[in-house]
Amino acid sequence: MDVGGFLGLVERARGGDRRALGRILTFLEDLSVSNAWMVEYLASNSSGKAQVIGITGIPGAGKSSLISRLIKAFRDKGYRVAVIAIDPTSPLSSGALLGDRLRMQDHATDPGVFIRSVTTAGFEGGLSLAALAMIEAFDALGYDKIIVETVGVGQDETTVMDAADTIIVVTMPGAGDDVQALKAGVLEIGDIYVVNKSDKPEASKTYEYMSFVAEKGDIGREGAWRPLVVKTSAVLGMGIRDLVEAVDKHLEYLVGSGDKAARTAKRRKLLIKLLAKKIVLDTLKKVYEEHDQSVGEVAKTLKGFYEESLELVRLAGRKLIEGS
Ligand SMILES: Nc1nc2c(ncn2[C@@H]2O[C@H](COP(=O)(O)OP(=O)(O)O)[C@@H](O)[C@H]2O)c(=O)[nH]1
Ligand SMILES: [Mg+2]
Repeated sequence: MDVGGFLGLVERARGGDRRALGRILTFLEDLSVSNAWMVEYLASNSSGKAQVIGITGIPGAGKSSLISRLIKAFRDKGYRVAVIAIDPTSPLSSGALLGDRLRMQDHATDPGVFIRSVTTAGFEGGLSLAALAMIEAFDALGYDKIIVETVGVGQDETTVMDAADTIIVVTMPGAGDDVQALKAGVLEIGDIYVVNKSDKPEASKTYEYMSFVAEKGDIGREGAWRPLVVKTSAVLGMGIRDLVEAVDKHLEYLVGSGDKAARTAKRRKLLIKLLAKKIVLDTLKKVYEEHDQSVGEVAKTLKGFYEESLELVRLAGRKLIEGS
């Protein structure tokens, strides 16, 4: 797609055309040297003001159900909300994906809400790049809250969580052993810990445990933010107000401490790095595939690529870092 066509899509997406936005996101799922400028354009047009909220936790904890509640609460406050649901399952078990869609379908006709599901299958490690690019797109298109759902396993998901402004770790009663089985890294990343399904009797024990985890996460963390623990029931709609309050409080903290700007800049630098890496890998793959080239030809390809990527990184880097 040429620049004019893409700007037309962006214009239509700004005007509320969901299909245009869907097409933009599809381009971002398949970034290469030929369309990297799309990311540059979107990122240099994004305000960096959107709050990127990462929601992680074991499958079944109620992340999707909670997100549905959060969407409603954010919409009531007048925010536009985007959701990137990263589904780790293979295409074989895409039932989970369908489940997410069904739970969130209440919002399907609301123009202030956009939900995108992406599967890890078929991305070959480029999923975090796609997700970070989508974040810039949603920000550029005026979404205030960008929620990313993951189950927190795998390099891609860890990378995306690292890039969030606010990290919510969701657990549920009876998941104690699973919680302990989770990597310590996952346990300590939360800005907010949610004990969902607190309509169940074992919830208070889990709440105690998570309070301990939150304290542990507090140790060695730089800055003054003390992780919060919130009890919710997504099914009954309990504790949602507390959760929204915690999310707001964390944003206030980020803005007040200067952390918000720092995180946005860090996220964009990471995006550039992942994009450059993707282009390097694509090119190497191409060179390997054409292994019957002479050494001289390979060297020429690499030199051309080097100049091209240098120019790209220079341009993108300057715009993004100046703009953030
Ligand atoms: N009892 C109870 N069940 C819940 C609650 N929240 C979600 N569930 C159920 O737990 C299951 C998994 O929920 P889902 O939102 O898909 O979890 P996810 O895998 O973390 O996204 C579904 O059957 C939900 O209806 C809750 O607060 N209480
Ligand atoms: Mg889910």
